Parts: sequence; C-alpha cells; structure tokens
Amino acid sequence: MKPASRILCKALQEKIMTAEQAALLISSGDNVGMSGFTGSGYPKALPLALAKRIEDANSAGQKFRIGVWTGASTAPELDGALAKVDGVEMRLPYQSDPVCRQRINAGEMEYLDIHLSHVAQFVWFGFLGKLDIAVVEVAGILEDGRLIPSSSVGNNKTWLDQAGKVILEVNSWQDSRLEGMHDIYYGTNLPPHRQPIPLVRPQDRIGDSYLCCDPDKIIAVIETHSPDRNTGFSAPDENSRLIAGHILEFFQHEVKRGRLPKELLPLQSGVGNIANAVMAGLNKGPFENLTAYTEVLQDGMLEMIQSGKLVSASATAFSLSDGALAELYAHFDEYKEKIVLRPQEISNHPEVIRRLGVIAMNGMIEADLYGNVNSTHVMGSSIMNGIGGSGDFARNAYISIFMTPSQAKDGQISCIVPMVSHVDHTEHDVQVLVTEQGLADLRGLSPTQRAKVIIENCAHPDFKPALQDYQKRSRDHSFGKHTPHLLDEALSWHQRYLTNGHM
Ligand code: 0RQ
Repeated sequence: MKPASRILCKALQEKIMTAEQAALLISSGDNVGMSGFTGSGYPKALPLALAKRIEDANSAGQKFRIGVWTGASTAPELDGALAKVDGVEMRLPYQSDPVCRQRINAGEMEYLDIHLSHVAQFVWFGFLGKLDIAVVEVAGILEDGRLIPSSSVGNNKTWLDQAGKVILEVNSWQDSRLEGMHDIYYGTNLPPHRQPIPLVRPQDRIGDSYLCCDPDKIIAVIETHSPDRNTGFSAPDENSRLIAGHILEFFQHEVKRGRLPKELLPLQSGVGNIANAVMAGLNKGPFENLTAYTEVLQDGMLEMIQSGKLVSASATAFSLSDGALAELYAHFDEYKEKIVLRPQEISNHPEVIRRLGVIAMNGMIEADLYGNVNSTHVMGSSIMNGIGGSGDFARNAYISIFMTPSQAKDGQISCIVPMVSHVDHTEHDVQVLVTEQGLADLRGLSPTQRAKVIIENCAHPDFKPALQDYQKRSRDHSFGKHTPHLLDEALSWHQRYLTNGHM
C-alpha cells in the first residue's frame, strides 16, 4: 500500500514530479548541494535519474558534469552512480565511495577535502563559488511549508539557505517520529556580527525542530520510499578489543589523577569498526552517566544509550546497521529524549567542542615518531576517504586520541613510521596514540621523548628494531637535533613497500 503523502503544504503539492522530470532542471556545470551524511538522509531518486541523464549525454558525445557538495559520505546511489558515469567535476567535502576514490586517485575527478565544520561558512563567505541548486531529503513537509529533517542534518540548512533553487525529496521510509529530534540553530551570523553559541551541555536545544526554505525557491518535490544505506559493523576483533582496553585504562588513570571527572567528558567517536569497538568497550567498562558530543551516532553509542551508560548524545547523523536501526525504531520515544541531531557546523563547532571539553577518538592510517598523524593518504598521494570531522575535534578537544592497529595489510606495513607521508593532524593536535600494543601519552613530551614512547608503546615488535635504528641514526646524523630526521631515508621508508610490491 502506498504510504500517505507527507507533503501537507498545498503550494508544494503542486510541485510534485518524478525524479526524471526533476533531473531535467539541473544543468551541466551546476554546483549541487546534496543532503547526506555517512549513508543517511541522502537523496535516493534524483541522483540516479541524473546519472541516467548524464549517461545519455555522454552517449551523444556531450560532457555533462556537476559539482557535488554534501554533508559527508553518501551511498552508491549518489556518489557511486554519479562517479560511474564520470558526472562529477568537483566533489567536496568528504567521500568514502570506492568508485569516487578510484576516479579521484586516477586524476579524473577533483576533490576538495576540508574540515566538515568549515563547509557551511565557506559557502556563506562565498569561498566556494555559487551554489546553484540544493537537493535535500526531508521526512515530511508541514502545512506551513516547514520541513521535517531526515536521518541526517549535515549542511542542509546552508544548502536550503544559499542555493538559488531547491529540489526536495520527501522520503516516507524515514520514521515520522523523527519530527522533534532535531535542533536547527539559525543564530550563526557572519563576522563581525557573530555571537557566542549558547550551547553549554551536549543535550542543550538552542534552535528549532524544523528546516526553513523560501517556498518560491522550491522548483520540484519528489516523493520517495527508500531506505538509507545502513552498513553493518564487524564484531570487535582482538586488536580493537585491546585498543579499547588501553583507552579504558587510560581514562581510569586520568580519573584517579583528577584530570577527568568520573563520568568523563563528552565523547566524540570517529567512524569505522575500531571506533565502534571502543564504544563497545566503554559499554562494558566502569563509567556511568556518560555523554556524547559527536558527529555520527553509530551502533556502539546506541547500545550505550540502551544500557543506560550514555545519558545523552548530540550528533549530526545516524550511521546504524539494520539491527541497530530496528532497535532505535522499536524504542524510539526513549531514544528521542536522549538524542539531538544538529547541523554539522554546530555538531563540529570548534567553540562548542572546546567549551564542552570533548574527548576526541579518531582512526588514522599512520602516525610518525613525533606524533604527526595521517588520516587520509596512502603513500602520501592516494586518498582513502578524507579528513572528515577528525580535525574539527582533534584541534579543539580536551584530549585528542588517535588509534589504529600497529600494522596494516597483513603485517606488511607499519602504521608507526619515521615521517608520515601526509599530515592531517600535526604533532600539536595529537595528545594520545593507541595501537593494540599499547598507549603513548604524548602530553608534555618533547619530540625526542615522544619518539621513544611511541616506539616503545605503540610499534609492532616486528618493526621496532627498524624504527629504533632510524631513531638512533637520525639523532647522530640529523641536521638539527630537535626533531631529528634523515629526510631521504624517512621518505624511502614508504617507497620500500611500494617497490616490494606490497601495496
Ligand atoms: O584498507 O579497506 O583495503 O582493507 O585502510 O583501515 O584498519 O579498516 O580502519 O575503517 O578505522 O579506517 C583512517 C581510513 C581508518 C578512517 C581511516 C588501510 C586498511 C584498510 C581502512 P582495505 P581500517 P578504519 C569523524 C571521523 C578520517 C575521517 C575521520 C578515516 C583501510 O578512520 O577515514 O576520522 N578517517 N572521521 O588496510 C596503507 C597504512 C594503512 C592502510 C590502514 N598504514 N598503509 N593502508 N590502511 N592503515 C567522522 C566523519 O568524518 C564522518
């Protein structure tokens, strides 16, 4: 049975059309601001229809490419479909799609990887050029035209505000009880008129439950009934459990020293299996009355709410497996009291993160002996995903933690290296490194002291001798002794794996 229409506004009912008709309203060269964040709340129909249109144009020998701006990563129906037909000129600010990644690394697609909290203001300031059109999924439209946000908020407020034209997808698959879960803050002015953001606890509500949009700008409304792309998480493996254990022990130590309260400080957890496993560890740990001020709410955090360990969580998006989603919807009202979804410029806002004293925990590709972290590039040149929100949190956190297994690719590569091949987080923004081998607390340590602790505590035993050898020789022969390096050799560390054919 077709679900009842969620479009209650009469004026907008007149703009209902198919995705194919709406796709004709987008022109080659347009910058398109799409909703979507970590596989939730992205438009499901228009990108596919547009990909078909682009494919037809390509067959007729015409080039048709657009700029795709989003909240963060989306799904194969958006990033994958448009990348497959070579329809993307510029992608920003974060993606994790394999087809996109391949095109970017082949030099066929431009990609601008920027801090997620920067995107909205870059658009307000005009740094990114004109936003021609917004394509935003919502969960419903009220009689007066206000929009019920979907399962992610991301940059939607900014897209609806700044785009010249707007296409809405109203997805009746999204639970109507989402209404009221969001907090859309409209108080952000441009400098010099900017005011403090009045948010002092993760659960504070400082805005409206609805998104607003000038109805005259809305040129099309598409009705959909399609699920979000909910990817499952693998069960925590031994490495993830060990990493979680080291972090828990560190927290206990910090509480004992009086440097963290017993309910800790608001937690931020990055994306991926390890981050999810750390949450599972905390769920079994001794801490109670925890809070989260994070970007994405994954299964681990939902389980912590379920168990009562986590009393409130603020994020900009859900990223849940099918099982976790079923749990959310089975007990929606209980979760709704404890979860707030916000625009990403607020969920990731430096001012708020610093004020709340967030504990940031993010994944990385590699760290070097001095604590510089690479989150994004393999061999310094090939993008994996993007910096996402990790920089927003790491630079402003009370404690910034980065974690990874000590080795990658079946033990052929050390994730602790002499010099990172690309820097996302400098030594100044990294306070703690953790691998399954142990935890290096870098606070208060000079570069050479950090090198010693990182090798001792975090490097895999198979790579320790080579790293110690580098450390010693660089101290003996480096041009300067403050942050000793043998530059040719540091760089050839990575090259060695390439020439051995391991990557
Ligand atoms: O490759 O997929 O081919 O097997 O990198 O590595 O170990 O599965 O770890 O899923 O936690 O991802 C940094 C990428 C880690 C992620 C990164 C290879 C490895 C594997 C993935 P395969 P794992 P994770 C806020 C937080 C940036 C954004 C962020 C990330 C693949 O955490 O994208 O933090 N972070 N956002 O084999 C070569 C190495 C390697 C390596 C791992 N040293 N060399 N390959 N890999 N280490 C949320 C948002 O922003 C939305």
